[in-house]
Amino acid sequence: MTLLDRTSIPNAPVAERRQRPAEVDVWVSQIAQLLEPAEIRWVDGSTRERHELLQLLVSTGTIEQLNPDLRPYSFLARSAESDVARLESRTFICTEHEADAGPTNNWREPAAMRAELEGVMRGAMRGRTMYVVPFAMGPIGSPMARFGVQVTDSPYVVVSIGTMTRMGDAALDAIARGASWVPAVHSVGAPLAPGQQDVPWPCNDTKYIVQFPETREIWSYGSAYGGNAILAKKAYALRIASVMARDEGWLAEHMLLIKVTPPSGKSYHLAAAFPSACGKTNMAMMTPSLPGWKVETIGDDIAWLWIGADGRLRAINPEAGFFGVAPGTGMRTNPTAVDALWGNTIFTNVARTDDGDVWWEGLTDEKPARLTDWRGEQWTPDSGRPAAHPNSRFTVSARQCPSIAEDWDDPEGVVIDAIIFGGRRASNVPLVVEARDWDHGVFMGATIASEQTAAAEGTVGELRRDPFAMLPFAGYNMADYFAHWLDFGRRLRRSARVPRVFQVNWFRKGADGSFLWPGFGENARVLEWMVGRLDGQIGAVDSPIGSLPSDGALNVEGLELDEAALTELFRVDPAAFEAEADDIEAFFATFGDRLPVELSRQLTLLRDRLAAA
Ligand code: GTP
Ligand code: SPV
Ligand code: MN
Repeated sequence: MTLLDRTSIPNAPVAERRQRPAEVDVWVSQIAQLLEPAEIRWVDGSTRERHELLQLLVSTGTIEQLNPDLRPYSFLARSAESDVARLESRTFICTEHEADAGPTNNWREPAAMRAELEGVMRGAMRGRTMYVVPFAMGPIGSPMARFGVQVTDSPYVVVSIGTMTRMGDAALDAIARGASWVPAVHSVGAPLAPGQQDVPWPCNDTKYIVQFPETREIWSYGSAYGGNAILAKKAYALRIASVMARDEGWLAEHMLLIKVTPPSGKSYHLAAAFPSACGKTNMAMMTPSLPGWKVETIGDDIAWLWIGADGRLRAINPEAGFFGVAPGTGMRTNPTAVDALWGNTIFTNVARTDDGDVWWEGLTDEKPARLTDWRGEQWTPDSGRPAAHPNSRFTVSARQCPSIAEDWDDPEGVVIDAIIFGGRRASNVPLVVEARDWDHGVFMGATIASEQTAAAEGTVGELRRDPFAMLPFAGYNMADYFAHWLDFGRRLRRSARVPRVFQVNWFRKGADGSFLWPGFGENARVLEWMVGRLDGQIGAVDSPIGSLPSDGALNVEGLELDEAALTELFRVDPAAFEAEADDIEAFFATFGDRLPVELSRQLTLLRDRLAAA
């Protein structure tokens, strides 16, 4: 067996014994009584501990170490075949009143759900170790930092939380000093009888991902897949945090954050919300095709935004790592990610090469002649199935990303100049549109539709409304969430400049079914237009759905893009948008009286403009 090579990871001092907050201690004993673990272990977040957990995972067959010469200190996990994505149908928002969860969430009455959970959770950790995992979301010391403690019986989940959050003693100390914290319970739901042999990826066919927003609690059962099990991420930083944000006057969003610097040297910060597997990580790590342009990464999935003391919109990335989609990530599309993954990375459900490295569709243009696929079976290019699961992922520290911005973890965040909404739309939606004002931007965000991807269970390609890319993540009534955004804009208007809002679509297809726009680094051309708009130096023309680049304003120099493709990329078909408006009306109707009147007004304005077109 190859030796685990520790030299490539920075050395952290061994933690001293910490004073455990009494409140956490009491909660842990209560949970232990319910879950009946064989052992309890408090996680300190040290490098030594990570090393021990990785060794343990290798010994149980959950992960295998990749060839250290090719991929230093990196590992491959193969999940159970049934545990590869988020499960939206098993994700519940439990509020006293059903209307507070809203029509877009699966609602359950809290007491009934508690009883159900107690049924599955009782004894769920028998024969296993319960890890107690304190974590911080956001830089510790930031006014925006929020804390939590997750218990889990999955060491794979512990090491994942270790990469994705600020995990361990520093977070526990902050809690001990009085910071409030969210309790999160996670079990894979696979208790072990005495002497029973474990499986490499324990999980349960029955799954629950449960949020109690009113009492700020999270319970998850049966899955070890990232979005279902790293509860700091979607369950906390979006579902629970969106409710905190509503109550406290800020925003918790499914957004990437970037710093864009044009040749002029003046930097801009942008936040962009696209649904799962619709391009956030790629945009966050973009290598601009335009000479002299620079894009730096602040976050790739979640942003917390608030109005700072200066009245400006500010944002932090509450996470500390990237849980990114592997397929499609290659030197041509995202060289920055490829570089970030040089080592110290956990890959899940990708394929393995014969020499012990990883591969997935899109990593290289040429397919390897032979692979072990994500299921562990022999694979050749003739196998007729993907070698990596379409939702296979990498887990890597943000610090390891070559494009990470120097101020990515600034406790005060960065000032946001523009907000972008996007989705995966084969037709109708132009490459880029600018909203008339904040309220029109909220209408754009509220009406985003996108084709489903492999990031969650469901039919890939099916079009659905995914407002603000938050359909699976808003922890309360979506209509109230819309109202919160409108109100937030009113507060911004009172204090300072309101960021501009744009909508993009990298995924429009031509008649032959291929993408019209080259995407990836070429998306910098769209950024160039946006930055020009921010500076008031570039042209736009009015259309029924917003402002489009005026003739020649989008720089397409050097692109192999024929005139017909360019025209199609920006074509606004009034009939198609009439149908879109009907669909939006039906979607809005699902919210009844709770829908803010401003959004109905925006729909009427859209119809009027379409009629006049
Ligand atoms: P989550 O982590 O699930 O939230 O996804 P994400 O929004 O970060 O999406 P990601 O950047 O991982 O991209 C998902 C898929 O879309 C990958 O296969 C990418 O290669 C592909 N993709 C990203 N950007 C573009 C683009 O500009 N054009 C095209 N055609 N594909 C893209
Ligand atoms: C997503 O599905 O939007 C992801 C991956 O970013 S997960 O953490 O599983 O939610
Ligand atoms: Mn995401």
